[in-house]
Amino acid sequence: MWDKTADMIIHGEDPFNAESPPAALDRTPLTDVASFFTRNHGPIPDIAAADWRLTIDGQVDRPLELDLAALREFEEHSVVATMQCAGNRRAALAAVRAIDGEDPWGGGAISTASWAGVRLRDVLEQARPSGTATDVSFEAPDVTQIARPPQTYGSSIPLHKALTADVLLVYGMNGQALPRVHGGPVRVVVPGYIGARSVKWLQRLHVQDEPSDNYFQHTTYRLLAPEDDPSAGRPGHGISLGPFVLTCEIVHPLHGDQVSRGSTEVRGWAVAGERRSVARVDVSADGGTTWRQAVLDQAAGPWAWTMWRADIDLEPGRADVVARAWDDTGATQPEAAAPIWNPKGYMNTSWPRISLDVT
Ligand SMILES: Nc1nc2c(c(=O)[nH]1)N[C@H]1C(S)=C(S)[C@@H](COP(=O)(O)O)O[C@H]1N2
Ligand SMILES: [Mo]
Repeated sequence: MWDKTADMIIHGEDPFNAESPPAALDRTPLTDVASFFTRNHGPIPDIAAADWRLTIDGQVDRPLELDLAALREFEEHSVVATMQCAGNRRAALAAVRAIDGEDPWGGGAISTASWAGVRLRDVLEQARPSGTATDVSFEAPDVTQIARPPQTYGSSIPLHKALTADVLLVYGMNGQALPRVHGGPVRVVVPGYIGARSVKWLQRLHVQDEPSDNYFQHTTYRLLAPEDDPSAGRPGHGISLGPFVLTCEIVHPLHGDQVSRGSTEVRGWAVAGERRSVARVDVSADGGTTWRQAVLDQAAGPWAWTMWRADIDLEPGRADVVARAWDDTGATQPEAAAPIWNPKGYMNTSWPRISLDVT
């Protein structure tokens, strides 16, 4: 479906939700479009490039309406950015305690592309936000039945983030036109933020003095306390998620694999939080008692993941392999999923764990 490879891990066909298989995230600075994960909350709109329009209004001095040709008149920029869903690695949280109503995504709700488009900042500067503006809300036409009440998808980011150089209105992905499933003709890409803020099929930018009241900003994509009831759906409850935080994953070998004794290469990716970088990754073959430092590949840019690999020595029997990343401020990941369990299963930043059967 949607020109994706047959080995995608499908969580649902309608809405279409598909996770990248581990092999597609192994030693790949850029993810192939055909195996780039996709997350949708409703039917995928079909908007012809010629019919696409973007309205910029709200607290601006000069409201604008742009078609694709007018958008392309702004200077073109591209950025390599990793897109990661807030629900990435949820399965390990769900293993601690059940998470109702959310798909058990493994570690493949993440992918990286080179995105081409124009700066949101350049478009906003033409519209001239007024002094009272604090947020930019993004509106799309896809109606989702998941929301209470059903509504179109939307979210917002703070104006100060919107005015940074790397937030783009994107029409190209890895050198091709942005595919429909990824938001074509035009989407927002907000590097460093959870995927939910990178709104696809963008139709309207509304400049305002508060965050969006859309369900996906105001009610969900919020980190609730363990005892909170997510079905109560109280607007404004919990911590609104924006910037992503440090995490990593093992993509090779896989949990349960049989390997021979001796040296084995363990590989994976790591991502740091906004404005931070991955400084070190360690791997342990004994559940975290002794560690070996991984070799890090140079990231493709400040918003791209870091690929890493480490050789570990294995004795026959069961090996509990774990990994942890450190960022350039010295912060590292929590050891276990249980202490960060939350009712919607967001932001699992705990150590990835696999066990291997060593022969
Ligand atoms: N209009 C719209 N934009 C959206 C979504 C959506 O359902 N509708 N899903 C969001 C979420 S939660 C994520 S993680 C990313 C996924 O982008 P992708 O499908 O290109 O990987 O898109 C975001 N933008
Ligand atoms: Mo997401």
